[in-house]
Amino acid sequence: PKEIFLKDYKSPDYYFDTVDLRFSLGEEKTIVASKITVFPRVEGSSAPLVLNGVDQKLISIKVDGKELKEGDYHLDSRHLTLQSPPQGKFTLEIDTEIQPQNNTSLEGLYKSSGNFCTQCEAEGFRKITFYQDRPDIMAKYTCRIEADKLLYPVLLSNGNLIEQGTLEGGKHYAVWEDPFKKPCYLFALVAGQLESRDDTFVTRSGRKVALRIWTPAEDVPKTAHAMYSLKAAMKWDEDVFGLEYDLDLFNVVAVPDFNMGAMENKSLNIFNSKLVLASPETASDADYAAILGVIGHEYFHNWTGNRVTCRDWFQLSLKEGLTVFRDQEFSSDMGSRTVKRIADVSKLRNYQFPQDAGPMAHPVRPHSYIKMDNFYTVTVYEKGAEVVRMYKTLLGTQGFRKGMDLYFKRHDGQAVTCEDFFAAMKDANGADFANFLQWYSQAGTPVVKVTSSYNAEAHTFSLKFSQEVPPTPGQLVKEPMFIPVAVGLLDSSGKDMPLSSVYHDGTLQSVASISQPVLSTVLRVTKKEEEFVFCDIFERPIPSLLRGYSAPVRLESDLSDNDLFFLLAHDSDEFNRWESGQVLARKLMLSLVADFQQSKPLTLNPKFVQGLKSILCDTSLDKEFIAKAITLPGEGEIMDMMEVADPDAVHAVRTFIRKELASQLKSEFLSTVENNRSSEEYVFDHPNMARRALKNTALAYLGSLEDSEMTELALHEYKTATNMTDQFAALSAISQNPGKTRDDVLADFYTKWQHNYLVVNKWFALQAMSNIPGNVENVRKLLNHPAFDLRNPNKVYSLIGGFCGSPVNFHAKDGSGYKFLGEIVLQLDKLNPQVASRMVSAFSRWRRFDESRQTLAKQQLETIMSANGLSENVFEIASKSLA
Ligand code: HT7
Ligand code: ZN
Repeated sequence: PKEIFLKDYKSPDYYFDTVDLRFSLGEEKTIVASKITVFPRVEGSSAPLVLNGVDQKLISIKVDGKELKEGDYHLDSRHLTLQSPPQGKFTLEIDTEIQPQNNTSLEGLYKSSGNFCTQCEAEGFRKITFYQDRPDIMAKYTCRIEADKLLYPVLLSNGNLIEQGTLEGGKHYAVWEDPFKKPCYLFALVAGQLESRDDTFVTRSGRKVALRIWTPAEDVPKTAHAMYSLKAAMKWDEDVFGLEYDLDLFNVVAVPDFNMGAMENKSLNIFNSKLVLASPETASDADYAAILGVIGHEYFHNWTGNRVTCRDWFQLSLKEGLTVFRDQEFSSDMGSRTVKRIADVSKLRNYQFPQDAGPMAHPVRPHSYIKMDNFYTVTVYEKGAEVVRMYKTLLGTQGFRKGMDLYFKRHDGQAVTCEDFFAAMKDANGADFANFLQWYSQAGTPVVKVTSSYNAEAHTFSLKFSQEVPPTPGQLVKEPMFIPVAVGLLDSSGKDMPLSSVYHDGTLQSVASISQPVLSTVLRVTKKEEEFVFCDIFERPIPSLLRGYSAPVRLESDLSDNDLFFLLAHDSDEFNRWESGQVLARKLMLSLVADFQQSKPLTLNPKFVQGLKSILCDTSLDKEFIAKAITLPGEGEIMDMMEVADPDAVHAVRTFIRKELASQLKSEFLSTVENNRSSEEYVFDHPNMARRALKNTALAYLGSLEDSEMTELALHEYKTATNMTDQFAALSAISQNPGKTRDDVLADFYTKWQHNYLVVNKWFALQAMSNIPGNVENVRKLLNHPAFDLRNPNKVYSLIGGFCGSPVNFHAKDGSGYKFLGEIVLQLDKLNPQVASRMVSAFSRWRRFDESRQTLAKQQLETIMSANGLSENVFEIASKSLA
């Protein structure tokens, strides 16, 4: 396989002006006719025109109306090349045949539950027709769709519907025209039996936009929350960024077979139905929140991604990091900012940090790829969003908005780079961003060490920083990064001290403001080592560092446990209150892991129990914040901090602490459950979600006690639940412990929900993730369950992905978990390489484990590598994992 490098980027020799597509959709074959107007980048150029194309049968090619003969072009399995196209502008017409009904890769044109749909990002358009499949080719499209009227009554594509009618032979057609130039990855087509929920949104300049969410008829009632989310997102983008929708129609289609979450095709977003369909009985609070975020995300792409797109795929974070940042802010404004920040940082730590420390580590803007699909990663998305957040931290809300405005003013209708975004932020504010661009090119999570000292005579408080970016594949030596560190100083009563000035780099900088006391400031840490000295500090403070998690780094400070308990109790920065509890929990877990490994008895520090108890009982706190603050760091996070990851020890320790907390705080947990029930109708709002989150976290703790009284309680919660959040939480609490009750309740749940595939996926995932020893056998059995289907990505993510998330069973000492995954990857690769490569990624950190596990995992990777016909997707992940 060929590796593609950012440094080799070249502008295309030809651009496309207009693209007319005609689809004749059929059961046996689909005919695609394209007519493209082509013009050279440089007048008079005689460069060959190279088009991408795979899995298509070429029927004919015409240039300026004249059919080409075989020698006039060159065709191989990936390209169609016109060696000497005409000079100047010309038309190119190509007819091809494709077979969407056999396309299990779910990219290009394919069928999902009998309906036709498309997925073109990143490089799926080349499975539809021959084209320069790269995002810097932006053209205006029309699309005519012809199909059987009974089988496919609804025909959709991008833009406006300009014509429709009936044809002979029971067929009909529709013609769509998109007035905006777009790259081909934003092309979409849907044809099928669908019905819509319709609504309207009037933009602030008075445009009346028709909103339609399409699903099979029986699911339309479950689209109310998606419609609410869409309207909220449209309003939010106007209020916060001044960005309006630009067409009269916005369609969303939900399909059950989809490789990722959703796709922002211009005016025709296609969604995984998991992220559209919700009712209180069938979807949990987490599902509702995910729908809000992803509907927002795809809508926000209309400006950040569609109107201004990426020059090449290396720039993916330009649209994805920025749009994730925008959806995070949207969700924060719709709910609790602190809780959302905690959730986002936890995701970063649990998924992105391990990636940044493993063989697939890559910068936010990767330098190379074999298969672009493999780079839709937590690094590009979540770390990319942190990079955008840092601009805002440095510039403030208004400065950031100025930068965004300039970005759109300069680049509307263009395909641009991360430097263009950087330049807009910098120029709009006349800002000094020092070495900030390193965030795009250096992989690895910076480790920032901080030591503090107080000088009582000089009334100064010093913070000394040092930073190190660990080596990553292909990048052994790193430069220092520009790290914005938000800091506040707490006095002995727990209040923020007013800050006056900071001495740094030989100059005294005032941080005070005339209008109000400054209680937090952002330090610009840019060197390998440097010191900041706060002046006019009249008592020894306790520093609250990296407030709001102002940079994606691992922070190591010299704060004592007492300092951390103090911050947990008092910090005005709620994020850092949570963080202090997490730092304490991580330290505690790591020291108990060491005890466990040395067969020492495990005991729980009473101060830790007391700290969590006071949070749990503090009625002034947000309930969801409490739920997060009493939740221990995940097992992956702890394994990530160990020299040699020991899944059994980490699991044993986490289980021990949970049980111990449950038994010592049993009465508090019981009253938490009692006091947070509600008989009222399900409402998706922050207070109600927070209440449910706290109740269910308490219930999960109680469930870990394995006593019959608590099992009865959970059973009661299960039976009386009026919504999926509570019902599934009770089911999860019960299924922590093996036995008849567990088996009975799992069976009952399936019987109840067998007709709802999205709920059945939850049922698969819960069993797959179980830490019950030897669970691999149960998961193997579930592969043959009638509701399971290896061709459906959601089912694979639930069952196989869920299983790989169980440290105990996936990393079983006998290698049974690794063997299971190895076999599945090879089967999946034949059907859907994108999904297979996501699954094979679970092996990528095999070197983190002991020798025996290393040998077993490596064997599986080697077996995969030696398979015939391996996809490039799986090859890239498996080979880089072994390198
Ligand atoms: N921009 C979308 C990316 C996407 C995708 C990428 C590769 C393979 C399948 C895919 N489906 C959607 C999703 C988003 O970030 O908005
Ligand atoms: Zn996106």
